[in-house]
Amino acid sequence: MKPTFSESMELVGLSTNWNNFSDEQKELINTLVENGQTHLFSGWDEPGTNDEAKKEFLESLEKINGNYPGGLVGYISNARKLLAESKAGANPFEGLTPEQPEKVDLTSFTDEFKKYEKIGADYFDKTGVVLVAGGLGERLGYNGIKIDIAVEVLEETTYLKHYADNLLAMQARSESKRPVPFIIMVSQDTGPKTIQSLEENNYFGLQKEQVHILQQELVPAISDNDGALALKEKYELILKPHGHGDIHMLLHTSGVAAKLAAEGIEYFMFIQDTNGPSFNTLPAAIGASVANGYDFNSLAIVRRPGEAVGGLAKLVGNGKEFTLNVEYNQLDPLLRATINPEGDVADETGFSPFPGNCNTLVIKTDSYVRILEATQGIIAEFVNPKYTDETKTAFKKPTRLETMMQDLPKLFGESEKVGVTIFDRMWSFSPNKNNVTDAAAKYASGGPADASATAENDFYAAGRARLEAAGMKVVEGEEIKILGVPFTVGPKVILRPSFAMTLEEGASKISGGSISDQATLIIDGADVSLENVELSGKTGLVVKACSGAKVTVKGKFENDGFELVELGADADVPEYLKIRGYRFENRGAQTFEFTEPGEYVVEA
Ligand code: UGB
Repeated sequence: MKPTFSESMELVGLSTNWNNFSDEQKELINTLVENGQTHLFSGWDEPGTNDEAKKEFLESLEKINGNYPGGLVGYISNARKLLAESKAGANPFEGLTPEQPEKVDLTSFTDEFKKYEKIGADYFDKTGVVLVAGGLGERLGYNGIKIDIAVEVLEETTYLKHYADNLLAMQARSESKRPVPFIIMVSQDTGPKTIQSLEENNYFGLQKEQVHILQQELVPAISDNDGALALKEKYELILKPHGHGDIHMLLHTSGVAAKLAAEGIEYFMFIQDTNGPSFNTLPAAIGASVANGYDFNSLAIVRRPGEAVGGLAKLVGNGKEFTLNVEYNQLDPLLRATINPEGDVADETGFSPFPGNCNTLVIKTDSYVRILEATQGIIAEFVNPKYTDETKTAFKKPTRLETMMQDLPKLFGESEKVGVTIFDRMWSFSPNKNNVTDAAAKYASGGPADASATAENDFYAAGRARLEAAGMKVVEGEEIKILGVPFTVGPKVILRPSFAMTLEEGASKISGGSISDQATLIIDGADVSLENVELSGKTGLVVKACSGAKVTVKGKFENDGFELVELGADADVPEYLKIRGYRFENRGAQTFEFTEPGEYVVEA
C-alpha cells in the first residue's frame, strides 16, 4: 500500500518509515492525513530513531480506532459537528420550556409502594444490574477504587460486596434461581483493582460467568475547531475520559445487552459506584417501570437548589415533548431563560421544583437494544470547550467529546415512555463522593455532605426504616457532627439483603420489639425471625445464619455493644477510616452465628 498523501517536507520522516508499517497502519495513516491530521505525523525521525515510540503511537491510534464505533474518522467528524454547534452558540434547549415530568411518588411506604415492590420482586430473575465504576472519585480523594471502600465499618462491608450480596439475595428469591447478570464498567484506572478485588474474594459468592467486565477506553483530546487530535508530545496523544455514557456503547459493542435481552432479561438497573441505597429501591423501581410501561425510569429525590445532581424535567416546545435530565450546570441558565428569571432556586416547598437525578436508571431491555443498534451505542455526545476569548476560535486547553448515561432518552421517539420515580433521599441516594473537608463545607452551606459518614449514616437509617415499617419501636438517636459532617449515633441497624429485600418480607420476619437510640442490630440470613426483641442502651446484637438455619430471636438483650470512637483529622488510621473520622469498637456486643442447617432459638 502506498501513501495517498503528497510528499512534503513535513512528512518526509513519515515516508522514510513507511515500509516499517503494517498494511492496517498504512491505511489508518492515509485516512487520518486525509481527515486533517497531518500534524500527528509531522517531523518524524528517520528509521532507527525513536522506533519504539513510533510503534506505540501507531498501536494506540489503532486501538482507539477500533474502540470507537465509526473509528477515529467518526470521532473526528462528530467532534467537528459538535464544535461547530458550540461555536455558533447553539442552545440545546432552544425553544423548550421545562415542565414537571411524569412522576411516581414513592417517598413514603404507602400501599402503592408495597404494590410496586411486589410487582418488582417477580422480576428478580429478569433483571440485570449494571454498575458504572470507571470514575476515579477525585472529589473523594481516595487512593484505591471506590467500590473497595467500606459502606459501613461495623463489619467493614465494601460497596462491591454489598452489591454482590444483593444480587445473591435476588437470585435466591426467584423461582428460577437464575444468576442475576452483573455488568461492571471499569476504566484503565479502575479495571485491574476491580478484577483483583473480585478474584481475591472469590467473586463474593457470585459465579464468574454472571459477571461481565466491560472496560471503557479514553478518547483523544481535540485541540481546535477542526477536530485536530491533540499531541502531548511527538508520538503521544493526549487522552481523556469519555464519561459514564460509555456504558451504552460497551453494552452494544460487546453484544452483552442483546445477548442478555435474548436470554430473557427484561430490565437493566444502572447504579453508580458508591450509592449504597440503590438496592433499597430496586424492587419498587422495577415495579414502577413494569406497571407504568416505562422504557426508561429515572430514580430521583427531592432536589435542593444548586445541588450537583441534574434536574429531571419534561421539556416542551417545537411540537415535541420529552423527559430528560438537565445537568446541574445547565439547569440554572435554562430556568433563567424560560420560567424563572431567578434560575435554580427553591419553590414554596423549599426545594427545587424539579426532581434530582440519582443516576439510578431502570431501562427496559427491548427498547434499549433497539436504540443501541440504531445508534451503535453512541449516546448524545457533547463537547464543552473552554475558549480563550469570545471569537471561540481557540481553546484554553484541549477538549474532548463526552457522554452521560442518563442522556439515553435524547434518542427516544414518541413511542418510548420515560418516567421519574421519586424516593426518600436516605432510602435511595447517599453517594460517597466528597472528602471530609469538602463535605463539611457543603453541609455548612446547607447542602448534602454526600460523604463516607453520611453514606454510612443512611445505611443504618434504611435499616431503622425497615424495622419501623415492620412495627418495631425505634428510638432515633441524636445527631452529632464528626469533623463537621452529621452522623446520627443510632440505632445502627443492618438488615442484610439475605434477610429482607422488600418491606413485606421484613414485616413477615419481625414482630413487635424495640430498639434504643444507641443500640446496634445486625441480621444476616433468610430464615431469621425476631419476636419481641428488645435492645436497650448501647446493646449490640448480631445474628448470622447460613442457608437452612432457622433462627428465632426473642427477648430483652443488654450489653455494652459497640462504641463510636471519634478520630481526629490527623489520626494515623487506614484511609477508609480517615475519610469518615470515626470507627467502632466492640465493648461486648453478642454475636450468634449458625453455620449448620437446623432449628435454633436465641434468647436473652
Ligand atoms: N463514571 C464512569 O464509570 N466513567 C466515567 O468516565 C465517569 C464516571 P460522578 P457526575 O448522582 O451525584 C452524575 O463523577 O458525572 C462513573 C450525573 O451526571 O460521580 O458528576 C463513576 O464511577 C448527575 O446528573 O458523577 O454526575 C460513578 O459511578 C448526578 O446525578 C458515576 O459514573 C450525579 O451523578 C458518576 O460519576 C450524582
